[in-house]
Amino acid sequence: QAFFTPIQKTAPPSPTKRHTKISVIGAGNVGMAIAQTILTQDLVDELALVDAKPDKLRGEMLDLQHAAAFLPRTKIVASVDYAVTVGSDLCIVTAGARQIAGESRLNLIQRNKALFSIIIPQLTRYSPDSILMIVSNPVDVLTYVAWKLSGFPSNRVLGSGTNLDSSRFRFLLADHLDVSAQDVQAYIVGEHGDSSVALWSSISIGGVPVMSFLERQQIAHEEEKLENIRKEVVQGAYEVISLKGYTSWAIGYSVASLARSILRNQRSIHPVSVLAKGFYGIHGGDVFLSLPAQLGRSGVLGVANVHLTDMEAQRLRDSAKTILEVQNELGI
Ligand code: 6V0
Repeated sequence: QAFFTPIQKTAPPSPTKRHTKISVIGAGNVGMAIAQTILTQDLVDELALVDAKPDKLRGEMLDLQHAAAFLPRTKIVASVDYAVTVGSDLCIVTAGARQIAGESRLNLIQRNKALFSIIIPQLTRYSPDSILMIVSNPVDVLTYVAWKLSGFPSNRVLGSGTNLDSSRFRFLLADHLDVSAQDVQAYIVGEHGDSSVALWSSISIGGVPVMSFLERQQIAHEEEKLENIRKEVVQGAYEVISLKGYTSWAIGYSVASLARSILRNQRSIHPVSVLAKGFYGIHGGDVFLSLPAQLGRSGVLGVANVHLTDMEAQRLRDSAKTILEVQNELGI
């Protein structure tokens, strides 16, 4: 009961519109950047945070709540208990163990897999109709693990994948060509990692297809120069981590834009990690990797038929093979 009645009511309670809710699991650098970006976008009625460290979690919750006067109204809750996530429309998982010096990548995946076997069943128990979005690394393998553990249909499980890599790619191209990154259409697909694939053949700037423009003008482009730009994208993450210790702002915006497309049913296309079997000649096992996927209220609505050159398609299949090899080594 409130101690004071600030408003004298003149109307019956408004019919409750459907309550929308996002849960973010892992209140570290990445989880909090995602949470704060979501808050600025007026996307949901409720935001729930879960972490294993109760003090840090409560501190982050209070810090966000104290910004209420400057933000659209959103209820912010937090707990180490997953009951706080009940009824979520979207669950975003950023919790993850960090690599210990000298630890192999495979060992790290095993540890994160063990973490997921605790997290995912709790999320599916409290939000059986939700969409799961995985951000923790290695994102493609862990999205597969989440799909297996959840028992959800594949349209309701995705990984943030190369949405961030593609944004870095668009930034670099825009910077190079002195145009706005929003006018650059360009995809990085495949693994979020070293074997990612840049789709040069489909890049367009303001609707102008770049490669065919260069060919028509008989402007020579060197394969090596293009590959160096892709490598710069891959190196981008390592560079930020070596300079500031972690990445946060770009992944925050990247994931918030995915959340917006899903919850607002935008049907827009993003390169995200989806069950790729059967697309672009990818066979040989269930594998999640990034493809240009259409996102809406039911999650992954479909995969865009982007034209790939033979070499791009081959690189994509090689990327799938790389991820499958890791999955096989893990025995999952
Ligand atoms: P961080 O700052 O160490 O945060 C991880 C958080 O997870 C910590 O607050 C932990 O307390 C918490 N945590 C650990 N175990 C549990 C558990 N069982 N339940 C709940 N919470 C738990 O790491 P940071 O936020 O920097 O990174 C998180 C993950 O995102 C890592 O795996 C990164 O590699 C990954 N990223 C993925 C990106 C992508 O594009 N997919 C981009 C950036 C980072």
